[in-house]
Amino acid sequence: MTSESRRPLIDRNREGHAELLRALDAVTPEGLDFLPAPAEWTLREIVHHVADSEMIAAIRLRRLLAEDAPVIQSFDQELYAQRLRYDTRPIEAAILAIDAARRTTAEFLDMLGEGQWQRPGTHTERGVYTPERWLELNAGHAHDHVEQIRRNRTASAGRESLPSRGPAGSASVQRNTL
Ligand code: NI
Repeated sequence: MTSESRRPLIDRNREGHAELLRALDAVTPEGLDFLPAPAEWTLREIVHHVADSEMIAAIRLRRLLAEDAPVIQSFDQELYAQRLRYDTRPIEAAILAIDAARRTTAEFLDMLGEGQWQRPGTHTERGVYTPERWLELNAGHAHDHVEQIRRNRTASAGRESLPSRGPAGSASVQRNTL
């Protein structure tokens, strides 16, 4: 990539938090916990997923820049959702965490030289992982979930009853490697 091709991704990363706030505008308490389908996430769970992912991503980038050849550990987002109780926690602090993670990271994304963009680490499942790869994978993460939030709110507006999720641990369809 060139600095010109990285620029739109850096901008996208910077805009993610504001986009998320717009997507959540005027959400009701019922809307926050609306479950569109048993294997989906509620808006509350999506916000906690984005917050944890953003905090982890922010630390990963710092490790790639400040450490030599760090090993970047993957994490199971469904286990995080279940064990860290995404379904019941308030979202206010999580939204602040997303903003802080992105803003503190944006402060140094603009200052990186070409050599820093290519500093190699190793992701346990993706292999070679550089700050440039980090940018490609993370810049649009909040935006991806904004789309998910919009679909959820459209479904919520058209329905009154909530489908049941069933036994704990059944919501594994969204599992992927981050
Ligand atoms: Ni995600």
